[in-house]
Amino acid sequence: MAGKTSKPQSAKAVDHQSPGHDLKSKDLEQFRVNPEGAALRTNQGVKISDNQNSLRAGPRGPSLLEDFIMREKITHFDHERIPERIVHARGSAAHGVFQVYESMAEYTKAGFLQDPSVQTPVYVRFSTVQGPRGSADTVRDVRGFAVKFYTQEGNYDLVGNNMPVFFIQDAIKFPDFVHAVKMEAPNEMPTGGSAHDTFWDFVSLVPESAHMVLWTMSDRAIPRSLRTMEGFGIHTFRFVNAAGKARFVKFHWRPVLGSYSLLWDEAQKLAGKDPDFHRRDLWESIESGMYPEFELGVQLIEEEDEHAFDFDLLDPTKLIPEELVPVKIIGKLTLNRNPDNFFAETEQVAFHPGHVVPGIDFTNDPLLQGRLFSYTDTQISRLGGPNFHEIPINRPVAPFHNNQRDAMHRQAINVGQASYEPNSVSGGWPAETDPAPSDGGFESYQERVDGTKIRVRSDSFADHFSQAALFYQSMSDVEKAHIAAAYQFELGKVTKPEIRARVVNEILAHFAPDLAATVAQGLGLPAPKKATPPKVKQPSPALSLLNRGKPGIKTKKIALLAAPGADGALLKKLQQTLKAQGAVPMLIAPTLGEIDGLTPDATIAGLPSIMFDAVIVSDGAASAKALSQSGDARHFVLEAFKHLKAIAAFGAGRDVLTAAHLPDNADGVETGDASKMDSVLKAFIDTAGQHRVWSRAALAESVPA
Ligand code: HDE
Repeated sequence: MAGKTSKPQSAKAVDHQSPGHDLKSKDLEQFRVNPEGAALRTNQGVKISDNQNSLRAGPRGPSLLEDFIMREKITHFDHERIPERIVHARGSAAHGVFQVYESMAEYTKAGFLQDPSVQTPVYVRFSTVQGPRGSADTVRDVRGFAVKFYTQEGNYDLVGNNMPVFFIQDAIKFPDFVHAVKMEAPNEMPTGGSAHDTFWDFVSLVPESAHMVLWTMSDRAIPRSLRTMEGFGIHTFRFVNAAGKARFVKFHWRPVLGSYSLLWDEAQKLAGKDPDFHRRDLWESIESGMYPEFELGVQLIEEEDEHAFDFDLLDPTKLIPEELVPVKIIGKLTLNRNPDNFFAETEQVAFHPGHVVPGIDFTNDPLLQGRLFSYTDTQISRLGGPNFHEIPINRPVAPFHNNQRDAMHRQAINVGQASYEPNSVSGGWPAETDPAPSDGGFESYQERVDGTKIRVRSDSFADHFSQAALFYQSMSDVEKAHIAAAYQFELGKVTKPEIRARVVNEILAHFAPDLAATVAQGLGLPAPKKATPPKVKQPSPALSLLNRGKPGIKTKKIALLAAPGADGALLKKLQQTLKAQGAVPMLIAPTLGEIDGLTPDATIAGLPSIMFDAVIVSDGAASAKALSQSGDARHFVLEAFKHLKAIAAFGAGRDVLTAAHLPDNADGVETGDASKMDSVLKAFIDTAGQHRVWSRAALAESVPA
């Protein structure tokens, strides 16, 4: 309280850290030499006259230790890597802005959620969880979705994932979980995958993970792109308004384009053919002005309804079905600038769920509580000390004045005698401010806490299977089939039979007997033990990805498959029509040689069909003949067919489909003469806009690709 009572009378704060302060080191400025163009210099400013040869004793003699130019260069290089994140090591990020649609003053005093005309800058990093930095983007995994809002009241980080629940209920289990899921200790295998013994061993012994593991076996774990996946804050947080009234809140991010996933076969092939598939898509879409957009949604729950659900709001393995509490859409995030430097920004950005602003507060979710400790701690070892907030990407746009001093890599030149509070020698500054909204100070929500010091899990966290059953029963048949195939694939890679059996009998049988039976059968296990799965009162259609798409071909990549002899006029018309509708047509050919005046964008080998959303085969007899004779071209259309993509073929282009032995009259394959371009293209666009031709799924299984 000392600070409060001795608050200085003067309203004039001295800026102890800003570069504008009259620093003595400013005297150096008068001596600064102009950079003189692009002269290569050492870190000490000495111009380098030879950057090709180290200093040695004679042309063939030994190198000399005296060579301060080489020593400085190599020493720096030796230290160019910092430890990668223990989780979420592989990531890609972008700058953008956030704008609220209408004032949220009724619910929260958070400044950046008050005024629809205000744009708040953000930096958003997407990531996979278990793979190392160099692992592939499309592995089966949870995706991180971390947003740093640079608000006028300080940084607010919403550090979420693309699934609304988590594997464990208590932070103390996180190191165990992460050790189990990451590459195995003896051999660092597999890179970026959960299909191995230790992961399944752990989750088979920890039933609280059942719900989240089910999500990771669903198509949510293989998003089509970072632009088309949802995000969730997971934990229940609090909104607090200016009057001090609090409500519980769950955060959601909704891609404006809708949510889509890959097929498992595509995901696996992409991991080899383009390990940067998601990163590239994010980068290219921003470069080309197709800015990824996400809407922010909130589920709001009155404090008095805390116990109105048949699960505990503090349990991070549970979600609130939208059918019970609707998601209110409150604003939009637009990613509109790629970073300038991956290391400086994406690698050094430091998120923290404890970075909150007045109006946003925590709950006692025991997973969240542990996270509040972890993130600062990890940055200290990852970024080399406690001054990581001074790294440009982490600096708040609000000033930071306090009495913290020194430590590794300090950038600020703090002036003045006082680095303590209360003080009289610096007029009492910096000093506390009254709580927001009057003066903007952060005040923790005054929650009454009253309990015995105890290590125990609340009984209200005990039901591990009801929501797994809810999720499973809310899936479409297609999604259920994918889930069963994912369990079979993953458990098929597990070497210890007792682990496989435990997953089936101790986990799956308890919430989805039919899934347990299918998985058991696929693994050659006996029929699962009988269990009594929980009754699902009301499925939640909102959980099915098939209900979360938004028809349309905007930003979809469409391959125009052609070879020399193709009809250039038709190709041009197709390109124009598709572009006009916001799609991204690309001319794909066996070589990069010109085709009727058009230069292909890539070769068939360079951009195989797994990188596209739909395929059109061009007209032209010679083109069709060449493509029909090309194994790669036939494979291209076969794969597109197998992956349930819209296909169109014009004129002679139909021969390529025949040569590939595609079944006749299959759903989602449009053909016709070039003269019928408009009607064929319209049908094709409608189908491509649906993302996949699910009705073709059974037929596609017989196609080898
Ligand atoms: Fe994290 N998590 N986490 N996590 N997490 C990290 O912080 C941790 C959890 C999430 O793009 C680390 O800077 C603990 C849930 C994202 O830079 C580390 C627990 C959710 C990112 C850490 C959790 C997340 C991280 C590693 C259990 C979703 C990447 C490097 C108590 C709501 C942020 C780092 C980025 C990163 C700890 C659980 C999301 C070690 C102890 C639940 C998106 O601090």
